[in-house]
Amino acid sequence: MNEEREKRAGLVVLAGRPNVGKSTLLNALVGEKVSIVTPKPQTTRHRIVGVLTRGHLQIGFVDTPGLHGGRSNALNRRINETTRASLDGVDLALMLVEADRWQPDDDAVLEAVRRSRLPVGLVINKIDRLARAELLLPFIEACSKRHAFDFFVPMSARREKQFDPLLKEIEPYVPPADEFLFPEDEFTDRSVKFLIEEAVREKFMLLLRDELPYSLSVTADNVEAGPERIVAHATVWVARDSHKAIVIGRGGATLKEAGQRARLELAARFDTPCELRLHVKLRRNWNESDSALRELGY
Ligand SMILES: Nc1nc2c(ncn2[C@@H]2O[C@H](COP(=O)(O)OP(=O)(O)O)[C@@H](O)[C@H]2O)c(=O)[nH]1
Ligand SMILES: [Mg+2]
Repeated sequence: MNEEREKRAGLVVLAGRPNVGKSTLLNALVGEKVSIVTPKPQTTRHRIVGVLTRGHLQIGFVDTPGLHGGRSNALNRRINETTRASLDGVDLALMLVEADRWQPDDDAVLEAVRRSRLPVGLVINKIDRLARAELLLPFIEACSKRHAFDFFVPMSARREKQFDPLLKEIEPYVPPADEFLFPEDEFTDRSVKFLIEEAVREKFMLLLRDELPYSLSVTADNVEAGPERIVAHATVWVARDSHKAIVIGRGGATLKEAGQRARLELAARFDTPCELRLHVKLRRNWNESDSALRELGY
C-alpha cells in the first residue's frame, strides 16, 4: 500500500445479539485473540477494542457484549449499558446476523443501531452453515426490507482468512486523520492483566455447564509480565457456596484443567513461559450487586 496516502483512522462497532460471531470476527480481523469466544451467551462482558492497522488505514473494532434479554440481574443490566454506550463516538456500525434466519433478538439490536443514527453495514455471518447457497440472496433481500443498510457482506468469520471485501466497504466511512488512534504495533486497548483474566474465564466457561458460567468472574490480582516469563495469581469468583466445589472439581480436576489450558494458550500468545496460580473465592451474589461489579472490573 502507498505510504504517502492520507491516513484514515476510526472506530467501527460490532453490534449483534449474543452468539452471532462478533468476537470471532474481531479476532480474525485483528489476527490475534483479543476477545474470548465460546458457544454461550455472555461470553463477552466488556467493551474491547481490537486494532487493525494496514498501510494508511487504522480501524479500531469495538467488540460489544450484545444486548441480553432474559433474567435481569445487576450484571446483565451492566452488560446492556456497556453495549448501548459502545455505539457512541464511533464512525460506523457493523451489525451481524446469522445467515439462516432473522431472529426476534435481531430486531432489538437493529432498533438500538437505528437510534444511534450511524451508518450500518450488515454482515451476514456463518454462511458455512447455510443448507443451500441459493438461500443467501433471498435472505439479503428480506434484510434489506427491514432497514436501508448501507452495505451487505456475507461471510464466515470462522473460516475467512482474508477480509478485503469487508475492509473495502468499511474504508469510506473511516475519516481522514492526522494521527492514528492507537500505536501501529498494538492489537488491543486491553492490558495483559485483562487478557489473562479473560483466558481463564473462557476455559471455565467451556468446561462448566448450565448456570455456572454466568456466575463466574475472574480477577488477576498479581501479574508479573516480564520478557522471560509471566507469573500471575488469579481469583475465580463464585456467587454461591455450592459453586465452589463445582469449579474446583473432583480432587481439583476442573481447576487444574482450566488452569492448564489457559496457561498453554497464554504462553503461546505471549511467546513466553507462563505460570498461573488459581484460587477460588466466594463473593455471595456478586452478580446482583453494583459495588461488587465495580470491584470485579465491570
Ligand atoms: N459455523 C460457524 N460458527 C461460527 C462462525 N463465527 C462464529 N461462530 C461460532 O459461534 C459461536 C459464538 O461466537 P462468538 O464470536 O463468541 O459470538 P459473539 O457472542 O457474537 O461474540 C462460537 O462457537 C463460534 O465459534 C462462523 O462463521 N461459522
Ligand atoms: Mg463476544
